[in-house]
Amino acid sequence: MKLLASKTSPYARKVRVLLAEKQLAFEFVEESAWNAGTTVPRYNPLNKVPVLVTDDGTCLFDSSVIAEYLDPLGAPSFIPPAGIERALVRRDEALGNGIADAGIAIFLEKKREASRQDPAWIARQRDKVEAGIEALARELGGKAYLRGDTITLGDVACACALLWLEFRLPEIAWRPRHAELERWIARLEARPSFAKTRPAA
Ligand SMILES: N[C@@H](CCC(=O)N[C@@H](CS)C(=O)NCC(=O)O)C(=O)O
Repeated sequence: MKLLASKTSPYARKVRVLLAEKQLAFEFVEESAWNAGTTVPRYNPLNKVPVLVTDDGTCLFDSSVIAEYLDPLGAPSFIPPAGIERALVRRDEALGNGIADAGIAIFLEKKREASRQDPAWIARQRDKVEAGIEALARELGGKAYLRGDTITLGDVACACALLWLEFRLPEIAWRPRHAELERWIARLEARPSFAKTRPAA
């Protein structure tokens, strides 16, 4: 299988962490939907990465669908099999994805010429990021991982979102405000899967 992804995307990092944790072989095709001449629309009509192309040529997007496909392909599992446990892990993942969505909306708006930026839009997205970080901190509490002693997809998604914020929007300095998140993310960043997927500038 091959993964079309940029090295900076938090959604792609989530998938790359899973691939590494499960030691699944894949070809990494570095692509960005923003590049002139990008090939991404051939694989995803929405022109977004990541896209996973399976060995029979099936294109899977978005990152949550890719995670769903990858999870049973190798141990350990990052998504519980059923019930409220599964729903809560998917909700944790949605929280991470949502923090990333709002952060990226801010990042893109700030790339526009200053006179064309909409401060109300930036403030609205910033509220989502901040509320998301607060909810994450509350959910984690004093636990090692969001769902207890075992890492799940929710931890991966939320950590990729917070580390992306630190990379692209360092002014959203969550560390000094959240020692518990800092301890949790240090635990995750110590894993080889996180170490080898650090966003490159
Ligand atoms: N919900 C999607 C989001 C993917 C996404 O927004 N990827 C960004 C890169 S971080 C992208 O390719 N954006 C291109 C665009 O929006 O045109 C997922 O989880 O895969």
